[in-house]
Amino acid sequence: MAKVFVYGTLKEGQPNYFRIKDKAEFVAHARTVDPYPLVIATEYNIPFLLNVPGTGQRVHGEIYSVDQKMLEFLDEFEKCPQMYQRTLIRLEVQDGPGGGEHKPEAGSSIEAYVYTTDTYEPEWLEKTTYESYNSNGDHGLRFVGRENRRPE
Ligand code: PCA
Repeated sequence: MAKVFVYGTLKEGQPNYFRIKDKAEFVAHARTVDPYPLVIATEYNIPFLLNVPGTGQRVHGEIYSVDQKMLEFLDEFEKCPQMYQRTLIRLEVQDGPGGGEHKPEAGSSIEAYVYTTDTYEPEWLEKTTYESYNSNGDHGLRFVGRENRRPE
């Protein structure tokens, strides 16, 4: 099983959560140890974690445990490696379900896969950064799902 940190539309309550809901086991809430720019970009208002550690904010998200099949699905879904690249990131565990032996302790440090991007437009570095993504946030940048985009 692999651990994946989701920070965008795959989080619980966000527009793509249904894609992982029954196929991923929630491990813990977490935030990145290093700050990163989490921006909302493209005409479809897609969240991206720019692979620029040291700028932006410590980003909040959720860690899930997934099997190989789900990891392959996510790579394809996230258009990896063209749009995002799956990298490893260091996280600080916040709360988890606790109890279970393989559950990490709050405050502990853990590594997980994350979809960051190096293939971004230079202007994206000037965008507002967020600590925690919410598609319905005050920014008013409504996420446009696959089914509502122009054909490529
Ligand atoms: N989906 C992935 C990357 C950005 C997005 O919207 C995630 O939630 O982590």
